[in-house]
Amino acid sequence: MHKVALMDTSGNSLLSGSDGSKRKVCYFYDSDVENYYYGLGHPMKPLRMKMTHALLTQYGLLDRMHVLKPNPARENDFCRFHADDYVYFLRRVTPDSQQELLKQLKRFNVGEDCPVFDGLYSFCQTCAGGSIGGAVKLNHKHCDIAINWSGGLHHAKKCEASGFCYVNDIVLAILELLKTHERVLYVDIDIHHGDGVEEAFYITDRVMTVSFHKFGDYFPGTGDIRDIGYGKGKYYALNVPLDDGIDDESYQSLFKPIMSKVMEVYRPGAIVLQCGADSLSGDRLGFFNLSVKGHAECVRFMRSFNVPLLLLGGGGYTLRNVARCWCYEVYILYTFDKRNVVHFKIFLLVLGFIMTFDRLWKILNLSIEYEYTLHVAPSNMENKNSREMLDGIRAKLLDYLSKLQHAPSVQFQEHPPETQFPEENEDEDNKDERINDDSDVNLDYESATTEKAQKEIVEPKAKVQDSTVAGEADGDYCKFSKLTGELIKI
Ligand code: V1D
Ligand code: CA
Repeated sequence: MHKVALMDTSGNSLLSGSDGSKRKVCYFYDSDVENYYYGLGHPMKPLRMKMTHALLTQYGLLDRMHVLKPNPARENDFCRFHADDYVYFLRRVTPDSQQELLKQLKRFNVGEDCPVFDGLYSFCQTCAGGSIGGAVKLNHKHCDIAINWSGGLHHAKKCEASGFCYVNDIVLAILELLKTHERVLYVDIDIHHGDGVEEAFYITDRVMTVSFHKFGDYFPGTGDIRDIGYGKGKYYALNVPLDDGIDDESYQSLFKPIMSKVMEVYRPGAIVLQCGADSLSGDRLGFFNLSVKGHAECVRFMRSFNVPLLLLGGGGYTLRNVARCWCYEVYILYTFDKRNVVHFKIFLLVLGFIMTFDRLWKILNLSIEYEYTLHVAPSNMENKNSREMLDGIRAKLLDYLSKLQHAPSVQFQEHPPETQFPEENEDEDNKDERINDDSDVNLDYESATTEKAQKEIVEPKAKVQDSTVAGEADGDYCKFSKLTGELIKI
């Protein structure tokens, strides 16, 4: 019998790190990000990052975190995953030059969803820089949790923009984490399917992807429950297809048992959680009915496992709710499960000893304020996810998980050199001091896939028209086309 049925699905709810020390959080933010503009009528608004930052400032949460300005990702960083010619195009294209690049715009899917705007390349550099920087900080154990709300751009493909995403900062961050961790878990609570990340790691067991999303006549159209990975990656890609109006209780009735089981069997060294806020009630593009608390419960739950955690943004189109949600999710990192009365009492006792009454009173007051001002209440919309549907989805996914080899081990060679960013607060002049400019590009794939497959990725100049991933499948070196479903031996 599997332990999951007996497990306490509320997580571990520890206030401090595994060694009893306080959790250290690195928060990546670049104030320039608010200046990027996708264009009139476009729902993606980088301004929401500024709103989130303002709330964090107002609530005094910035004081608790290590605030870092991300180093812009470089061309070589992008080329660890993306095709050279795509990256070159992104660097070159401007609103003025796009008329001459019509063929390329089409080829790289740049247009209505992913428009060309002023500073597009710098925007990509900042978003990806924060996520890679977070992974580096976690690898160096400089923090337990890293946050980059401008990241989480889960739709971008190797040579294609998609769904408002140009560069897949998540894949790049995971590649960085794979340098020090045998297994990395990716969890995606954006209402859209995390297709770009799933596709990148579809045939490896070194990354497990789990996406919760609306499925059925909805962008991007992928994420069927039957899509579970391929070859070595079979059962290491999980999809949780949901219908309109899902509420906190229904969502958690899947999230907790599934993620508990994933943690039990996969035992990741690091977790990347994409916190797309378009799954909140009242989102401009979304159809779910989650409250901020319900959304944040996923963060609290994943944090409770005391595994290095990278928190990323994603979708979210009702701006005030996005800011409330991401601010609350930072706050929740510093709280604990209030249902756990024993922990609460111990916490108060310890706090009483080490704090003055005045400070304690301030904190209690603040928590009351959080409850009321950051809360986004669910609406009375119909929940189309029946109990039977939810039971069926849960049973199917737990069945997949029962087939997983526990904590698969790779031939984990000596750690490849890590990307080193300059120390925080170092200024622009020090940017070039980062080492391994080229030397470690794609080393991650060397261990994630095979030598032969790596060649395919190291030399991306051969144009790949289809969305393909390379690696070992059933003992052969293959390219797997997700579009045609063909397995091409190489
Ligand atoms: F409403 C719009 C106005 C202007 C431009 C685009 C949109 C829009 C809304 N929804 N575009 C969409 C989705 N695109 C389509 C296209 C129709 N085509 C054939 C495809 O339905 C894209 C939705 C992207 C969602 C992105 C995301 O929330 O998942 C995200 N995650 O991280 C960053 C963004
Ligand atoms: Ca998702």
